Amino acid sequence: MQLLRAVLLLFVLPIHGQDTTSEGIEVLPPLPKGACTGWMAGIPGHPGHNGTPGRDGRDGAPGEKGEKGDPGLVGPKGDTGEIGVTGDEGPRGFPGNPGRKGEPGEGAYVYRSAFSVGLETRVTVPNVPIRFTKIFYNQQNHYDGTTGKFHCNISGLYYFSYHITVYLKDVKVSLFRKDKAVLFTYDQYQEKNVDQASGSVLLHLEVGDQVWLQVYGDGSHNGLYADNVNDSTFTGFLLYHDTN
Ligand SMILES: *[C@@H]1O[C@H](CO)[C@@H](O)[C@H](O)[C@H]1NC(C)=O
Ligand SMILES: *[C@@H]1O[C@H](CO)[C@@H](O)[C@H](O)[C@H]1NC(C)=O
Ligand SMILES: [Ca+2]
Repeated sequence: MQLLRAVLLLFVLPIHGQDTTSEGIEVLPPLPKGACTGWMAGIPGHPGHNGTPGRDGRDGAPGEKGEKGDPGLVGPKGDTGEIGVTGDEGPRGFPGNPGRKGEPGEGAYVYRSAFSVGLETRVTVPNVPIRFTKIFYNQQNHYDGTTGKFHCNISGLYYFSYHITVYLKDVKVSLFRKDKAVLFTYDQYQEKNVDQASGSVLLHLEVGDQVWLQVYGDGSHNGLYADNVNDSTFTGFLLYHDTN
C-alpha cells in the first residue's frame, strides 16, 4: 500500500507544479500561502516537455567466463608418413604339406650291366681272350661266353676285377680294352703251392668297347687254374652311366 501511495504522490506533484526543479520545466514563482486561502484552485497547467536523454551509464563489470564451445569440424587428412624400419624376422612357420609324388623315372633296367663268370678248366692257349664259361651272373648278356669278351652297351664308368688261382706255372695276365692291355698282373708260382693273382680297375667305356682278360708274354706264363674247389673269376659291372 505504501508503494502505491508513493506512486500516486508522484503524479499529483507535477500536476500542481509545485516544488519541481527538473530541467525544462518552467518554475513558477511560489504563491503566497496566505493569498490562496479561500480562493478556488485554477485549472492545472499542461505537463512540461520531456527532458533530453541522459548520458550513457558506465560500462558494467565483465561477465563470468562462458561455457566451453563445441568441438570444431574434423580437419583434412594429413600426408603419408615415411616408411618405417624393417622389423625383426618372425618365428619359423610350420612345415608345409608334402609335395606331390614325382613322375616315374626312366626304367632302371636300361642302365643295368653286370656279369660275373669263372673258369671251368685250365687255360692252355695264350694271346687270345680267356674264355670264362662258368656263368655266375650274366643277366643282360653283355658278356659273351663264346669269345670271352664283355661288350659295352651303355656308356659310363665300369668296375672290373679278377681273382685267378695260379697253379703249376707263373701267371702273366692283362685286362684288355679295345685291343690294348690296360692292366697287368704277374704272379710267380711257388713249387707245390696254389697261388692267387688278382687285379681291379675302373674304366670309362663307350658303347661298343670290349673288355677281356688275356695271357700276355711268350705264352709260358699261363698258369691260370680252376677245378671244382678252386675258382678263377672275372667280374664287371656298370658303376655310373653317362647322363648326357
Ligand atoms: C644293346 O642295346 C640295344 C639297345 O640300346 C639293344 O637293342 C641290344 O640288344 C643290346 N645288346 C645286348 C647284348 O644286350
Ligand atoms: C683246391 O683246393 C682244395 C682245398 O680246398 C685242395 O684240396 C685241392 O688240392 C686244390 N687243388 C689244387 C690243384 O691244389
Ligand atoms: Ca706267388
